[in-house]
Amino acid sequence: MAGGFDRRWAELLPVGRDGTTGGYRRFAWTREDHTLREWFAGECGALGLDLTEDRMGNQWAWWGDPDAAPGVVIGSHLDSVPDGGAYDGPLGVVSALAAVQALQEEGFRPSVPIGVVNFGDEEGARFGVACAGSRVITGAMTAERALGLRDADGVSMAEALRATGRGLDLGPDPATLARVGSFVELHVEQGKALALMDPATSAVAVGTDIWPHGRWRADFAGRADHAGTTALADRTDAMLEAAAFALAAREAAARRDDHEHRCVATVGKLEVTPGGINAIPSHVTAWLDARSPREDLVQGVIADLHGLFPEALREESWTPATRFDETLTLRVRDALGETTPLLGTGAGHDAGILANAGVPTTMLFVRNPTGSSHTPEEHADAADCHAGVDALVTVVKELAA
Ligand code: HGY
Ligand code: MN
Ligand code: MN
Ligand code: MN
Repeated sequence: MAGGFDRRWAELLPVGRDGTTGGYRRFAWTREDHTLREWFAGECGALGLDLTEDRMGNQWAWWGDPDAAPGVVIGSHLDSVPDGGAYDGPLGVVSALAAVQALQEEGFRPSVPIGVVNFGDEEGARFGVACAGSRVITGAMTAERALGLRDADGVSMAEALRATGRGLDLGPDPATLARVGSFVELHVEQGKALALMDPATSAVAVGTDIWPHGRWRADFAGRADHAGTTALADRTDAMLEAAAFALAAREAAARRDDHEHRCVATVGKLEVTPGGINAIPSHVTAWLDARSPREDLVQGVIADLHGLFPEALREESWTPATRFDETLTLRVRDALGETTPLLGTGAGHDAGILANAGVPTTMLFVRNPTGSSHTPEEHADAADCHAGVDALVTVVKELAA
């Protein structure tokens, strides 16, 4: 049941999946992305939703005339991190489609338009900036910056978009945002808070806030030379500085991370030039991800790293502390029941970008027994996924009665 959730989930599961690791590779403006977008369009058509794309290619499907009144929007994203999990993003999109189907099947007639959104390029896995789709339409990132971003092969976003046959008229899209009266993004929990609660507690929590978090790029220059014939004393090895940077980032966060205030820093991506096993690196780019519920702790980590590696660091993206709309959050919580847990998160979401653009937004988190995310270990039990659909149905009924 649950509005055809299982069928949709089974259809999506194989798209972009690595047969060996079971992880996903669903990057923006690639073949997998095209397959997912086509799938989404087909599902929306089958539900009689009118599909449009905004000035960044995000897909919005409407039940009712979206210009009649600000609508209730549900949905999430379909792209992934490298070797990502199955649920981060797709759970929100499939649950939104299933919720609309369930509402239609029971004859619900919304008083305002209902939108289902698939935000593009939420993970920023290919071009490096997370939530690129929502950042551009809200003006949190300029079209020029977005179009100039390059992937590991040096392909720019402009070239990638052209290859899909799209124009390059990117930019803020206030007309699209004006259609959103409220946005409720359902997402797999990226942590174990729900899993550690009494199992009788709800499998679904309501989001309250997103930690401040950012991404920085650090460039280290060296001198290429032969790995076998160059004496150690004669080397300028860019990898050594990059390694010191990764360790320093961890230490700077660890100094600030305690049971009261989490502070985390990760160097999860390196680009090494020339990248030969037998060539001393002439250049290494390291990407840093740093987050904490306290903005000053993140800024402290960055200040430490600027001190140790002057000139190396450049901010790629910054998302300030984001509180979801309190009235909407509590209204959603009460609709689901007063014992429904409220959760903050250290994970970024398009919901956070919209909230920071003034769109009334909140989130629903579905229990993840592993607590892991951005890995094939990421999981949500089928019963809990169905509970998420039921929660979305309840929320839409509450907001669009
Ligand atoms: O990085 C994040 O927190 C999100 O998964 N994009
Ligand atoms: Mn993610
Ligand atoms: Mn996500
Ligand atoms: Mn997201």
